[in-house]
Amino acid sequence: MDHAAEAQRTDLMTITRHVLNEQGRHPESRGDFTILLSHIVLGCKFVASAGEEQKKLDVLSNEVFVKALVSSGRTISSVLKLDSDTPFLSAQCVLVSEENEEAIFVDAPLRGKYCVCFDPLDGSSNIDCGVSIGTIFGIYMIKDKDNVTLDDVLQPGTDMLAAGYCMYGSSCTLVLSTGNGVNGFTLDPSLGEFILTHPNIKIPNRGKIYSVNEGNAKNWDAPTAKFVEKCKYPQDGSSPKSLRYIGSMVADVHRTLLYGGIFLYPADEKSPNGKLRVLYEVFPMSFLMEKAGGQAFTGKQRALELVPKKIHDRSPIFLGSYDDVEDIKALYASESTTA
Ligand code: AFP
Repeated sequence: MDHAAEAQRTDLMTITRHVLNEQGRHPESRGDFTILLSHIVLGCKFVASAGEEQKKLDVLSNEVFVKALVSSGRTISSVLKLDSDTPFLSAQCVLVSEENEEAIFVDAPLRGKYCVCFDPLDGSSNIDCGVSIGTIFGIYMIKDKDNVTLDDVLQPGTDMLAAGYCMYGSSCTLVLSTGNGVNGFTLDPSLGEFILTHPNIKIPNRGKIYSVNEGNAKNWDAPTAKFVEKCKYPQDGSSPKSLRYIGSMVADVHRTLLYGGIFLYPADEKSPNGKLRVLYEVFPMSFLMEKAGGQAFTGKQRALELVPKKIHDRSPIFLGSYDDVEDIKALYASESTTA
């Protein structure tokens, strides 16, 4: 019997144990972050098991995450991607309305010190055909507990403390960074626990895949068009890259993180800010990419240095392997010098 292998197999690193270990690196910590994260994990487990519910899964996910976060007693506000008819209000929340998309301020008795920005079910237009979809989240600390405003969630991505996503697919995988590396956990349905299966994920420096909605190509700017042309017809003797595009950000980013390559949702003439939302798509995924050794760029700057003006702001994004993102940066830089 291989005792070392057996010992490893039975030494289960659950996500809670992992976060508690991380907490040990911050002696001042009182465990609030661990409690908050355990509520996010609970929301993910619920969504993962909710396939046969009566309600639309995206509506249900909104409700689950809002209630899980409010009841954690560790949040002050949450920003969600909402459909106009999403009935998510719970008794403990105040709704701050900006048209139909709002931030929720948690009532004082349940208030904590964290802001959570999340998309409870990203890629939901893919639900009915069984494509992998996911929850994306980013966590910040509030600035001033006695004076909480929307500015607490309008912070640059560099202020983010932690980010992650949970992908609901052939298996349920939660990828998390609390600032120190990136780790992937797979839900073991028999245990009901996320177990560390992908420790210390590092994205390859260069990849063989590009991922983009090419249906928008006629409206792209010159650097994006040139970049994709080079992926298909490289002039340096390298092989052409493969195109893979699912249209569900969590699935496309997960593949990019594990296999390398680049995911892009660029600006185009019709959508000068691209499509993806800064607070709960661009920032969390950029944070994970950087922590895994990759890069994230908007076409103008490092993505995490953006400062959103509104909670549902959008931004173009190019993220993935370090060297692939360097290539697109060089194309934008040479355009600005020739312009
Ligand atoms: P849905 O949540 O409406 O399915 O949108 C998914 C998404 O926000 C993101 O997950 C995808 O990367 C992106 O949109 C796909 O957009 P296109 O359909 O325009 O390619």
